[in-house]
Amino acid sequence: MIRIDVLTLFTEMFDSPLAFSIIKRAKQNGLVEIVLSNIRDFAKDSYKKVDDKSYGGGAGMVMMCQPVLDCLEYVQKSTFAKATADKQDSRPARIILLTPQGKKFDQRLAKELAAEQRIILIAGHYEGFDERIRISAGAEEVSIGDYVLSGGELPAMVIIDAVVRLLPGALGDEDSAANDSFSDGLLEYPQYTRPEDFNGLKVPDVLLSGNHKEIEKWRKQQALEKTKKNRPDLFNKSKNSD
Ligand code: 58G
Repeated sequence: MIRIDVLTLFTEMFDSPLAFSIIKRAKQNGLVEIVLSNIRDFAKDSYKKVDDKSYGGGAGMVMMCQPVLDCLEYVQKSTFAKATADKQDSRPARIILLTPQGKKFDQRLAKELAAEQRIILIAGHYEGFDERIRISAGAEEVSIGDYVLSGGELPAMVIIDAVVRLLPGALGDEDSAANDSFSDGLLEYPQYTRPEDFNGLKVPDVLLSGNHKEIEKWRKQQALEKTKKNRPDLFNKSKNSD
């Protein structure tokens, strides 16, 4: 069972997104264990201070080393969350800082993380992390896209969702994940369900033909067209562009 730790100032933000659908079922079925820890619990002073001014000046506050790194040390030394005779969980973890400066998260990284035993996600607020957090933790920086958010919690949830649905047994239908967009470097083909005619918009004849070869050909063609139109970057990288 993979264990995902999240270090955050707002543990309650995770309650609802992790309580539904695939993630809920994956937790119930023992595919994943998600452990939330509050960085503020590790603050030393009576104000529970976790941020401070940036050396060199400039607007905004920076997450301090001590509370984050003490919290990290605590979860790394912790026992198995689902009491396995109080044994220490010493499995090596991938440690990930969610920042706009990170390498871009994609389906390939999701698959890589789904093969790990332990992942530790660190979600910050304010204007960033003291750089020594990354260095001391041996953390990698990951970004879910080129935009700035008020906190790393939503990116952490995005990563959890993308990873958990890839765990064997999470989707029920075993080849659902193999058919995902990006698994062949292209976007998915358009899909249709009942009725055959919706306000005069008909389901393409080929999909009703029962001719599996023709259906496959049509879908591939549609996938190529959509990728070329919406994602020229992916199209040019795919082996179909030549
Ligand atoms: C600059 C600004 C550095 C991840 C904010 C660090 C986190 C976007 C992403 C921060 C994030 C993303 C403070 C708030 C990280 C911190 C956090 N925004 N694109 N914001 O994955």
